[in-house]
Amino acid sequence: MPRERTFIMIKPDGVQRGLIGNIIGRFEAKGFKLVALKLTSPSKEHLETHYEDLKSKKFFPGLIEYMLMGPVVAMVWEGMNAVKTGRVMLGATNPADSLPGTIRGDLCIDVGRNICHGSDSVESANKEIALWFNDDELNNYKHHSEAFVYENVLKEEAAPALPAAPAPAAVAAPSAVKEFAPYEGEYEELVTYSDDPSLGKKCPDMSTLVAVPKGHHDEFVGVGNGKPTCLVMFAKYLKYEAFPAVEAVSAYAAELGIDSAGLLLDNKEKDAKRFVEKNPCKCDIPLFFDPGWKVKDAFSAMLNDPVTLPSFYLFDKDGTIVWRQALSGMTGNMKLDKSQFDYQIRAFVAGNPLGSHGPSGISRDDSVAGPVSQEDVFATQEVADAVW
Ligand code: RTP
Ligand code: MG
Repeated sequence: MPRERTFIMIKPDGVQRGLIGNIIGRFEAKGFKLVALKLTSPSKEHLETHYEDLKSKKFFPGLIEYMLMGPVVAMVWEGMNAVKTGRVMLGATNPADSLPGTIRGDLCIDVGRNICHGSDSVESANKEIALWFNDDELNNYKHHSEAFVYENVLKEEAAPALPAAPAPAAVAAPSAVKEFAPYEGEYEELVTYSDDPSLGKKCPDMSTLVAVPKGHHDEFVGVGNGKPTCLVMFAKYLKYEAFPAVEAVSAYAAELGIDSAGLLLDNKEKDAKRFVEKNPCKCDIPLFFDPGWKVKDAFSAMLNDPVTLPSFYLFDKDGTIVWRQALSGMTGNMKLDKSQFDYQIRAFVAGNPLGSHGPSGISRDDSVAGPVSQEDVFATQEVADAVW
């Protein structure tokens, strides 16, 4: 029996109209197991991330305004086909089309006040659960009536369908790697071109970095010390682009056994500590911060270009940059397949040649657009005020 989890939310109108008990009661009565629950008032930014796939819709601003009308009840429910069945229980998005017997069919009228949300796929459910809950808020326990709800009871309390953590240090078999197909479209900021200023350069001095212990996976050999390395550079003002990048490198480190670290290009220790305390994403790699932005400045000087964040850097065992993957412009929905980073890191770890997209065809003549000052980006009040 698949133990699926889904994210169900009672929207502000459901809370205000006193429908919390009714909605929770339906999931309980159905037989699903409650794994997490909280009454919470999410920020605008959080809601925009939650509904980011609808960003381009005309109703998006109204949707965010609606979701900010009051607290919501965020929940995780678990059971067989919880995602699909949860959607059926909610009813069609527009209550005018929702059948009687469904939550929306019975309890609301207007699509812009449709009282509840449910994940639309297992993939969205995993993403949404990670966005709304920390791991320690998800309760693992045995449902006492399981044998009366399911014919085939679970044999063991296995972990649910979260992204699997594969065996450490297992290098992917070449057959598991899709062939590298060079990108042929217009200039694309998620694609690294052969004229990227990083490629072939030596890693600048990083001795000024300061470790931020997390209590796990804190050991780092260091770039150029005989092991290939992957670094992810990020900063607090980029949080929703940074979190998936940090998680992706953590997963690569676990799967491929590559030495990895996160470079938090914020110059205050309190920001780095806050990142660890808030535990906003799965960071299973050593973490460093950059006092005085010395490393950021060293990279900018080496590149003669601003450091784009977040970025992955792949270094060979001698500390030469063999690939840089820009991730700027990404949101929670990382498009690593478009970037082909997955191909590159697997080829790199297996000792195979990396793919190439050829040159970008973009002229780097600063006199055309005017010089870009790194300080401008990092020193703005907005960046200084950003918090995890
Ligand atoms: P939800 O994500 O909230 O569970 O809803 P859903 O999957 O059924 O529908 P989705 O397309 O994801 O839309 C999200 C929410 O946006 C509001 N909406 N308004 N005015 C409109 O045409 C319109 N369309 C959608 C609804 O509140 C919908 O639940
Ligand atoms: Mg939806």
